[in-house]
Amino acid sequence: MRTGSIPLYVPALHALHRPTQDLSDGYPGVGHPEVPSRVDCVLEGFAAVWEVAVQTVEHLAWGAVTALHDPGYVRFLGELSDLLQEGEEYIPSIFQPDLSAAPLRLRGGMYCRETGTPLGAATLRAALSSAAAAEWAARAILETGRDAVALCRPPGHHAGWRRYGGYCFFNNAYVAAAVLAAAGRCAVLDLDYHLGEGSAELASERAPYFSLHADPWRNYPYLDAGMHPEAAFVDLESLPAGVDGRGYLERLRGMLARLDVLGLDFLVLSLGFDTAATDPIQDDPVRLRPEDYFAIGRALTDLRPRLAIVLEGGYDLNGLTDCARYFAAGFSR
Ligand code: OKP
Ligand code: ZN
Repeated sequence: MRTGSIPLYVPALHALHRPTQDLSDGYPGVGHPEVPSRVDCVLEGFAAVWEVAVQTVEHLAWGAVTALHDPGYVRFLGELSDLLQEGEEYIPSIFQPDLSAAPLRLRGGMYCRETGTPLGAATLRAALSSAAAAEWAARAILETGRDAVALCRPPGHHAGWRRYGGYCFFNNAYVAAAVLAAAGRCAVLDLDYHLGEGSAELASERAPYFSLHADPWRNYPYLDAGMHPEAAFVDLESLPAGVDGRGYLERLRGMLARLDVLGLDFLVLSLGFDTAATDPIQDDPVRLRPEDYFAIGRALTDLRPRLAIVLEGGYDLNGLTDCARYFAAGFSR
């Protein structure tokens, strides 16, 4: 059992972001899986096991986000947000690498890579709030020398230097990594179902990226030749379709052994619960049961670095709390 409480940061403004449609896979999606209550479900699961010191983060991470992302991209989001009416949802219609000469309303298509990530009038503030939770968790680790949690929403690992999509706007994990890498050896480990191509793009010698995910050529984010993540500073492993807890744990242990040799001080854990068998947005099945998250948490317990646990995906609102509870029970230190 853990001694002392674990600081847990919740973005104050995340619930202002409420996308209502997920235009994906050629369907006009009614409803959107990335809902505010996801944070409550995960918090309930963690708090059932850990003694958590919950802190609501009022800060907006302008500085951290502008240092990590193209300032022109951040400026675009600001200008667009000023234009949007309350309740309006922006989805680009034209996707081109350079739309800098086009009207503001069209310029989203040079930053966005797909149609499932609607942007509302308050989305920018919610995303800055989410990034702030990651920043605060990283700072808490430096202050206390203990693990910390950020229940980031919207998620972040699909957000690249000047790219949004996959429900993500700013790369929360790399916001945390930037803080931690300034103080010691750091890496990012991503256990979300999806490859975080944004994180892969932001990987560097100072913060290499490790990810275990569904095959990204057959599943979102559907890599194309132009978005090949940098070969250096990344360790990417695809799961076979239909993998179960046993097969998953085998591969995770292999990846943890490869991390171990880096002699890390800090590890940012991009934690997604969309690897649960019941998650609604999987294509290739990954068959983790809630109990399997106990073994995942257990495997991470023995790691030497301090952990910044940053929430990514996980969309089964009926299963999230259980998965988070098992994870917390397994991760005890
Ligand atoms: C965000 B995160 C599946 C459609 C998937 C986008 C998924 C974004 C996932 N049929 N659409 O990594 O959890
Ligand atoms: Zn995901």
